[in-house]
Amino acid sequence: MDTKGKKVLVAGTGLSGIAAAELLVEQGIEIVLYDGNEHLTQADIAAKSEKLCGVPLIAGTLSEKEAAQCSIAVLSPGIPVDAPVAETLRSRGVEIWGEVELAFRFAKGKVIAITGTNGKTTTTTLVGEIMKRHCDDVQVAGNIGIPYTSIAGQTGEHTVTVAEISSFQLETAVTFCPQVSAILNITPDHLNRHHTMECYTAVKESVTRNQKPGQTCVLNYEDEELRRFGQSLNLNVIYFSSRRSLKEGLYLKDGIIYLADHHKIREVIRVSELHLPGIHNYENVMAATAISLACGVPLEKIVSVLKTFQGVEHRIEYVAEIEGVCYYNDSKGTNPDAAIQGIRAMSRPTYLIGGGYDKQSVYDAWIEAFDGKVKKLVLIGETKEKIAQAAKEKGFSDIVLCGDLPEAVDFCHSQAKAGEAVLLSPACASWDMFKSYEERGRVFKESVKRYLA
Ligand code: UMA
Repeated sequence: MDTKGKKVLVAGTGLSGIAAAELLVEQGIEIVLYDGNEHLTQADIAAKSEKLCGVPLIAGTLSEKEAAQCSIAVLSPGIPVDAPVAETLRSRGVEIWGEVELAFRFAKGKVIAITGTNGKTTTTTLVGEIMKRHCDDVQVAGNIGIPYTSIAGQTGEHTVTVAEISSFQLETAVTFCPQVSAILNITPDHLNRHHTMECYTAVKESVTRNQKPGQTCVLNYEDEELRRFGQSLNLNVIYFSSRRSLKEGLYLKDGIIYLADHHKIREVIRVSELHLPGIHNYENVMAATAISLACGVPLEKIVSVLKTFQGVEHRIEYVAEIEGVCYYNDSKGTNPDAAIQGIRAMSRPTYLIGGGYDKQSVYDAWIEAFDGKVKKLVLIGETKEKIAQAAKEKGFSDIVLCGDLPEAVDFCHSQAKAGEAVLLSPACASWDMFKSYEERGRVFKESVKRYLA
């Protein structure tokens, strides 16, 4: 990357911004940090990273003059591309890259990029485990919580980077080109940021934009838009399906996952041998298998990892059984579609804890998925009244509003009987009450474990 004489502005000082800034400083590139939080000080930055001690910080509003002094801006994914700071940068002709774009320009080796509305983290983790069984040098990074820039400097020609990539990160990708990409599914999410489903879909599909013939894209055949999209690609497309047999690709039939490859059909695994519950997880397994096959991993090696993989924290995670009641943490159910998978995976009458940050989602399909299984809907957070209203309109009125998550757990503990379940699967982001869905999940688990004495 030629950055001679160029000053780079790093916008956002969360995980991505700090990692991006450190990467640039290590390369001897002059940087300036920007953050919309006007209370932020250089001491706050120094506390996050010693390497960034003394780096100039602009907190609050970026002036046109300050923007004009930079040639490139690296945007954190949480900053919308139409935010005022991005407009100011563009108006002064500053080139805008995302944190993923910066990492890609520095990183070496192969990249696998996994995107989609739901299942990204499970699939990325699973592919990471499979690749580690096959290659010596594997990095797992991206939206999963490990900024891509934080590992870019450790990559070499033989590194395989398995990257979970969000729509926010794709918006600011320019030359990013994975050898293998996967779009697991596309359902409404983050519409307050992307405005329309068309824009959100286009952003997700842009993961393939720079891929070349011979490279691979893995797609969900049961998503009509993705099926059509695959037909338009001049790439090696591998489909997977949980609903029908495919002539080529991976599919689920009668509880068995099959691989159809050049008219040869092989049994991959019986779903009863997996530790992951639910159709959505079988789809993640099929996608991970397709990605790994495209990277040259023998099927036997893939299957041996599939048989031992235990899943991911905060994703329909079993927490404890207390007095015959099972508690599950699905804090990663941050949108209605993800939360539908959570409720579908339950096989007991369920106390469902929902609600959180308002992303202007529509909750109707989630409420319909309760399907007689939800005994009580326990709501918290910014969206609690909105969800309660939507549920009542759908004829569901077993609703309780609570002040916070520990109070919701207390309520469920006092009501649930042996043979029932308590599920945290909020259908909303966590940002109204917590820093992240991880923090929300931890608070849930701690609240549950108080009763384990
Ligand atoms: N900020 C501004 N202006 C804004 C918005 C934010 O200055 O308009 C500043 C904030 O004051 C803060 C910083 O930017 O200091 C936060 O940056 P960020 O929101 O990009 O968060 P990071 O800590 O850098 O974490 C990001 C991802 N967060 C988001 O996309 C919102 C993390 O994904 C990701 O794990 C991390 O980079 C490492 O790659 C989280 C997420 O919720 C898990 N992702 C969404 C999702 O999965 O649905 C997309």
